[in-house]
Amino acid sequence: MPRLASTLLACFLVVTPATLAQAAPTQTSVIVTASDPPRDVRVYAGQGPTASERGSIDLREVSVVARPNVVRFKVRVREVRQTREFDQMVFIDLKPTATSDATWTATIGMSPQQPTTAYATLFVDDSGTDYRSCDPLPLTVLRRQDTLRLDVPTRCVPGEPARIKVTSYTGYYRSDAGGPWSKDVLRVSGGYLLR
Ligand SMILES: [Ca+2]
Repeated sequence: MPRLASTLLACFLVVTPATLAQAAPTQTSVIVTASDPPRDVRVYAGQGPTASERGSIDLREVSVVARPNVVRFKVRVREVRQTREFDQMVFIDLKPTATSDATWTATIGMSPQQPTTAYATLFVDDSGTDYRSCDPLPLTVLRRQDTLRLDVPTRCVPGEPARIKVTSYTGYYRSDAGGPWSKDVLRVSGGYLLR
């Protein structure tokens, strides 16, 4: 699917020279989009945010787009909240496909309540000591779209096809102070070359 999408885009650009001339510096291609069902948030017990607040991180849609020098991740949730009481969080885990014997992993983290401290870490192997860090990264919060948008430099994403898992939580970002109070998970089927 992603290869087909990029092939179609390439064909489109080739047959419209005016677009090709304009598009070259900012060429983008959609790698994958995936949707997640509404109202499937797992809610944990314990005092803390209200039921509505816990359900706010309900994942709705994820897209991954290749852009010059970065990979753009967009995650839409039910509702981006303006609060200081807790953090909404989204983590994206990248792993080799099932048929690969590679041992790299990558983790991307973001919170709309703490938009200056998103991050991406690519562990080159399973030693835990050989990694590339893109930290901090600035997060763009598109409030009216209830969407988080993060551009990750290509050096912090794997060069091999990746499985993509997206997990959202309410809790405290980059802290073990409490929570989580709720969780939603989207596993994107298949493997995708991100760069
Ligand atoms: Ca959902």
